[in-house]
Amino acid sequence: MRTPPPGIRVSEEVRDAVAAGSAVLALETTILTHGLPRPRNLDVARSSERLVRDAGVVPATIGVVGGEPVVGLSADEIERLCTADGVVKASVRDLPVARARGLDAGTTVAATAWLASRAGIRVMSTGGLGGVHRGAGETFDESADLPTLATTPITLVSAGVKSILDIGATLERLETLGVPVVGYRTNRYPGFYVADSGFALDYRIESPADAAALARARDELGLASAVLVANPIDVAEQLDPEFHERVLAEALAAASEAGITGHDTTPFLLDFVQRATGGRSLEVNLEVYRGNVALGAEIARAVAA
Ligand code: PSU
Ligand code: MN
Repeated sequence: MRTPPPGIRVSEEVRDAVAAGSAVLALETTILTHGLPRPRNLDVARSSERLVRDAGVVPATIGVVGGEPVVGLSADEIERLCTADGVVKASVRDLPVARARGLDAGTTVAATAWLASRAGIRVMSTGGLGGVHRGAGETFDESADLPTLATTPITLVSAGVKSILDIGATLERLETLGVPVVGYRTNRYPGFYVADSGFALDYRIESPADAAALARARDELGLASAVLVANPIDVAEQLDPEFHERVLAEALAAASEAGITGHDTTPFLLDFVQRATGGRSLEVNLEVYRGNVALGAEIARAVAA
């Protein structure tokens, strides 16, 4: 294991588990600080860690406390990020600013994956990945998740990207960046709230062992990219696709009317969809996340074996 930079704190439990080659699963915190409403966010943070532990895997929830990036937040630190005022959203470019100013922050997929990888963690779960925003041809608004995953060798379980983004463009960018995307028991790229985004995938895997074999092959080739495992929600649990289309159109119109741009876009759209669906999207969101955490834990065990 490489030694993490001095500005990153790795909890003793996570450090020991990584050193012993035990299974560890990294979890992000922007989903808690900016993606889910309070107080559900704290329930989700706690139940996710419990799910991971029950699977025999060490959870490493990652975030920034008082400017310090922490890999393996304590229960008190998780509660602080879920409840305090003034918690910001930190992608990679925000980490030095948060540190210099002593801020609390939820870390995005990009920042979380980068920190996890520095601490020697090889598997991570999230809900939805950031991607290319609609209209990015004009605005250049593409999540730092994409370029960061191109240079961060972690296996990341997600349910795809939300349809608030330009899904086709996101998949094209991942191809350009050399990031493999594999469907978990599906040939279709999932659309987060729905099992099928309408886009096909070139590759599928059938098991956690398949995911581990893919990560090993990547390592043996000396490649540094992430491996993305796209895990769809069960069709029986998904948001009704037509309803989903309608709410999405309203959300995009509202964002444009309100002049929302940049890193506020994702939280705004997610909040709009949550309110417009009367909380149904929230239940789907939680189900999606639970599924990704459970699969991530299985993959973490397969990678460690
Ligand atoms: N997509 C979701 N929920 C989220 C996010 C994305 O469905 O909470 C968060 C993730 O942390 C992701 C980040 O890494 O938003 C991407 O934000 P941006 O586009 O500003 O990079
Ligand atoms: Mn952006």
